[in-house]
Amino acid sequence: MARRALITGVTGQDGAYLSQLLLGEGYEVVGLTSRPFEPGVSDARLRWLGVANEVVVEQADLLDPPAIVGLIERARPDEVYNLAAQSSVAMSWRQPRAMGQVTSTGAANLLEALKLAQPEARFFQASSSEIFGRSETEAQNEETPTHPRSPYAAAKLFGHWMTICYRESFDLHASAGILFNHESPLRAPRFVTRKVTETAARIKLGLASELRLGNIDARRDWGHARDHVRAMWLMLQQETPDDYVIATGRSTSVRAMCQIAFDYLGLAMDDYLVVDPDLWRPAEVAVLHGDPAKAERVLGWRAETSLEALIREMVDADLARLAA
Ligand code: NDP
Ligand code: GDR
Repeated sequence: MARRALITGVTGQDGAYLSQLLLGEGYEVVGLTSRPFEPGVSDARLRWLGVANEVVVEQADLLDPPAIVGLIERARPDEVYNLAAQSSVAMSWRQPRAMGQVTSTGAANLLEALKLAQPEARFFQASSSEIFGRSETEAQNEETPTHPRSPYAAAKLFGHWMTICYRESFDLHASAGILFNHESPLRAPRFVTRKVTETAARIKLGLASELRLGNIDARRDWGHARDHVRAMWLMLQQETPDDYVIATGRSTSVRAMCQIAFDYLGLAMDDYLVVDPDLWRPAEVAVLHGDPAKAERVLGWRAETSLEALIREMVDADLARLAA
């Protein structure tokens, strides 16, 4: 019988790539959205990857515990991937409590529902490199102390520890992936890579004249979402649940990432880039640089896509979208 996976946050970037991967591995995929489902709108990313018709989408809010227990009882998943969150760090300062709830309490509700209704299911929690925040170490691994710098990061740290707590308290097969930034043509334009590729493509086509960014000295460890969702799946194929840093091991500044996009389009970046102090955050995470040695050793996972290839793929997709 086919294994069944439940993905919360299925309409997001990772939900789409993970659905594609799991369907390819022969799973039945049930996905969760918190909004009324509108075919063609809610499932735009699943459609882009050509898998929308194969995913059963259910509507429920992770903040509604009885609805989540009911969903687990109906779906009877073998594996559960908790990708649902309000995932914008920048926006998390504007509505800290409302936005933090799904990210923190949502994870707790799902773990409790599994404990009650399907304790044998394997559980993946999307933790974030943002939990390291103001890190003193050159590269962050599973042992690095945490220091969240935003409401989003604080909420993610709660979800991270609830995952470990349910594993240790109730013997759930629950694992957390400490995911460093990962991007794709399906990334929302509110995140910096997609803002850069989309705006640079617009400039190339004469549809925009400048790119306004905040802190261009910030450094991130950017990988491709397609690679990172494979690590999520591999984590749930292990006999023993555990937590892993998922990263490329290379840290690049926003400015240098931007340069890749402009060079690819044959544009002189300095003619268009405007640094806007209004786009700075109340507290910045200056550098993130992951050490994926444990994932490489135990899971046999490593990032396969270079930052250059990722940015080129995103620019090409934005040019094609704008031309259409
Ligand atoms: P997205 O923002 O693209 O997707 C998150 C999804 O969560 C949304 O599509 C939304 O779907 C769903 N959601 C929001 N609120 C609720 C709710 N109350 N109940 C149920 N679902 C809800 O994020 P990504 O795909 O980029 O990331 C996936 C996960 O990985 C997130 O948890 C993110 O925080 C985490 N992460 C991501 C990283 C990255 O670089 N991409 C790095 C580190 C961690 P809908 O509106 O349909 O309900
Ligand atoms: P991040 O991603 O906050 O790391 O969270 P984002 O792309 O928003 O920011 C990355 C860095 O770029 C700097 N920056 C800008 N960011 C945005 N969005 N817009 C700008 O104009 C801009 N200018 C400079 C930021 O200050 C920051 O330093 C992402 C999300 O996917 C989270 O859900 C996830 O947990 C983390 O990655 C790991």
